[in-house]
Amino acid sequence: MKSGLPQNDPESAIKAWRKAFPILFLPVRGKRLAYLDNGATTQKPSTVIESLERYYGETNANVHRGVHDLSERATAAYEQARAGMADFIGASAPEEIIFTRGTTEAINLVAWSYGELLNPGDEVLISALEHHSNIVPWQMLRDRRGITLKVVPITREGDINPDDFSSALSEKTALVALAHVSNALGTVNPIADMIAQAHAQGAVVLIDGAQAVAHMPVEVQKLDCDFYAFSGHKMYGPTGIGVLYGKSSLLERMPPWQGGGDMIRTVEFERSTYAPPPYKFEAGTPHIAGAIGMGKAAEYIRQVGFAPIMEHETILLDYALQQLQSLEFIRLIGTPQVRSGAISFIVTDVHPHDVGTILDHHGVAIRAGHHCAMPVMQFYQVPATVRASFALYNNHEDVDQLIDSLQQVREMFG
Ligand code: 7TS
Repeated sequence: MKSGLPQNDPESAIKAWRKAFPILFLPVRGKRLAYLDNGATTQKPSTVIESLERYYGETNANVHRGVHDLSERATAAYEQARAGMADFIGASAPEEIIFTRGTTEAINLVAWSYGELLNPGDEVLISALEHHSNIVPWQMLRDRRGITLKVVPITREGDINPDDFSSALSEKTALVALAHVSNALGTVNPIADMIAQAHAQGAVVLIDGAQAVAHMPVEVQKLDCDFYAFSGHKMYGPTGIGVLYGKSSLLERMPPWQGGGDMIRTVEFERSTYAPPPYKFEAGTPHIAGAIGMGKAAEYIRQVGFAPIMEHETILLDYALQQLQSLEFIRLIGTPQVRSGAISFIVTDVHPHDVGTILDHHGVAIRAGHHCAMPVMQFYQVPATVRASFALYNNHEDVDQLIDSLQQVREMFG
């Protein structure tokens, strides 16, 4: 890994990063944009935007079927993107990368396909800080196949309680599905240890990496997770594309979950046979341009390097936390032991949606709401929070703009 930020001039390094993102320089409501809604989706660097334009302008054709030059080139670019994603997360082979619409579809794929291998009485274990997309598919599986869904509670601070996690595991646990990083609280879960504990009980483990892959290096083989799900659009890539990583040995055993073109070997009216993974799980024409753009986004992240990204984001997160804590009208929601990417908070006596609207008028884009983590809101007994979430292009000015605007909110509401 490259070393961190250049010590002599970190500011110019960040300025150079920002330059790659054209949208950051467009005013919003006549104000400088402070984009702090990266947990929802990140902005895209020019290399990603150009890769989409180039694909549609120069290479567009369907993949895996044409004998003509364009189709061969489109197929090669799509498969190269798959290999790039395998490399990005340290998978052992491109065949372990399934392109999906995003994290949500990746988790649903596991619930619908691996879920078919589970039996009534088998337990699926999740935590109380999961995004809805790592809750609802398991409820649907419970209703379909009679599995038991268990939820490990979180502490006041917003960490998964380690003792509760250990004691929830048993030989009945068939599958553990956990966020790597919580989108609502920013909690970084100690997943390596949790994966090892789950494996000791014979469970397979799915990690929801939606909020992790843009912020820290992920090595699926080192982690030894069985599945890892993430979205292109939260790592500087296009929307509508994501990845499910799965260990080959599991993907081989899993039934397909959608039928159609591209996922078959032979089709007769009596029965069909299926293509090997990953194609077995990619029915229909995929989001070819999206996969190529996601591959470019991974290249972009690698080129910047995780060491400087992490150093910068840690400094910025600490600064934002310290600034927010200095405001007596701010209450932080969640103070996890290890945090990445996001800070949730409440402005005393002001509804988060009102805060969001006022911040918007100051050019500050944050998310106000339940963040698709309603159980987290219920746990803290709040209807919603304000969430500032960070990316590599955010800087101290963005945080200052947020803090100034929050002061305006306070003044307006007295
Ligand atoms: N898992 C986590 C932890 C997430 O943060 C999200 C999206 C998803 C899954 C679903 O990802 P998708 O790309 O399939 O939609 N989180 C958010 C958010 O925090 N604000 O908007 C979307």
